[in-house]
Amino acid sequence: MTRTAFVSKKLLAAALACGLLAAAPAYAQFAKPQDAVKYRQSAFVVMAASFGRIGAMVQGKAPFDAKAALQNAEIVAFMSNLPWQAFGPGTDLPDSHAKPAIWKEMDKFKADADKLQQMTPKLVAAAKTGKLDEIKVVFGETAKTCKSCHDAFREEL
Ligand code: ASC
Repeated sequence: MTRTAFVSKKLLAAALACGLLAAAPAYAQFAKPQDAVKYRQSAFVVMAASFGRIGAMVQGKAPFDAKAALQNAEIVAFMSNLPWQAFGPGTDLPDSHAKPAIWKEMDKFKADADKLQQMTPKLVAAAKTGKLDEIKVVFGETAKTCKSCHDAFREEL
């Protein structure tokens, strides 16, 4: 291997390591406020897609598939940790769903986020039982945390 190839391999490894760190909750950095908005919206989109797949089973709109329910519960649980770091100062852009109340009542907003984050491992635990009835109960409680936060902090555009 030439020295240049070796150096560029090292640079690539370093870049990958930085990328992995940037993906971890406590390390997210955003170059522009719009990047933070995209990040949190993306996290919510993925979380909602998986939550919705469980919802369809719970509501009898899709056949119950215990394995898919568990996989989606795990995605919801992981994703539920991500959006909050992207509501930093200066990310209250007018064209987002985020109400200004988030930044005025950040403690309440974070408390609402905590409620969701406390529920989602319970959704995983319920999914692990493989029993739709158990999943139904926890799904309902989890959906309530989504709704109460949306009522206070989410603008319908
Ligand atoms: C969903 C979803 C939400 C919540 C919310 C619960 O499936 O996408 O945002 O449930 O509607 O009230």
